[in-house]
Amino acid sequence: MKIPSSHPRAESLRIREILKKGFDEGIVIAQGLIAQGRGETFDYLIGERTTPIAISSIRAAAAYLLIAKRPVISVNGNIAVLSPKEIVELANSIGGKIEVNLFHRSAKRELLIKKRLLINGAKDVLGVGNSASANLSGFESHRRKVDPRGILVADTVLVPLEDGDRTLNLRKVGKLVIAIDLNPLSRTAQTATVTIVDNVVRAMPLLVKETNSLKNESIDKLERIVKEFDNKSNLQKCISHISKRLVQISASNGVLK
Ligand code: PTJ
Repeated sequence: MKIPSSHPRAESLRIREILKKGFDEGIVIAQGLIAQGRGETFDYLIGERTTPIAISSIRAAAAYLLIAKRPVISVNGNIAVLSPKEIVELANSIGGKIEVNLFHRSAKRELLIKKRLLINGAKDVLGVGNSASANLSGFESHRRKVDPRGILVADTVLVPLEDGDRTLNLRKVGKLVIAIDLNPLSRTAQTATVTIVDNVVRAMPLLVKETNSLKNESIDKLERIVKEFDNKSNLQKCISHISKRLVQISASNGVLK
């Protein structure tokens, strides 16, 4: 469907159309559309723009990914259709690997996602078919199936837009986790090492930009950025940002500005 650019919710509708197309193509599952709706609610409350709070977590995430020896970007159905180009650009920028890791796993979806990433310039895509031959402890879902060259041996994993138990389990097996999640209250947000509370469609290009701008910096400088970042306090600021907005809206007789 063509979205008129004058529509007040044009950007949000454009993202929905991308996901709907991904669903028709078999990349996104029905639950992925529900996940997007959940995210949209929080995006609405945040103000549908990247906050300075998110910018500081993007900077810390970029530093963590550049310090990492074996960073991996984990890809599910939603992110594969929303940010395929940025996944590849980020992997190139940080010298990281790309791995498909699905909650609702099927051989067909894995291959479709791999194809989407290859079309967007990926050189290699891990975790597809028999190459996901290792099992990560702690997982009951299909997410336990990982690639021995990727998530199994990763020190840092980027999980854009994920279900709740995953980040906690990755943390339990000793991985640093960078999450992108619009809901600052989700288990993912609360358990990640760095949580970027922003829409993936805005955060991913900014993360690529930040890794490119920091990648020639010294390890000392990157470590300083990481040391100065406090995820708990960053999340608290996100929640406070949402509550302040609600107070302001209520003070203006419920009118959203
Ligand atoms: O492709 P699969 O099989 O691996 O399945 C993926 C889904 C997304 C279905 C699965 O991971 C899932 O069920 O996720 P949840 O539990 O619905 O959680 C999704 C989280 O992502 C929620 O906390 C949403 O707020 C958040 N979210 C949704 N859309 C976006 C988002 N965060 C950032 N940007 C978005 N566009």
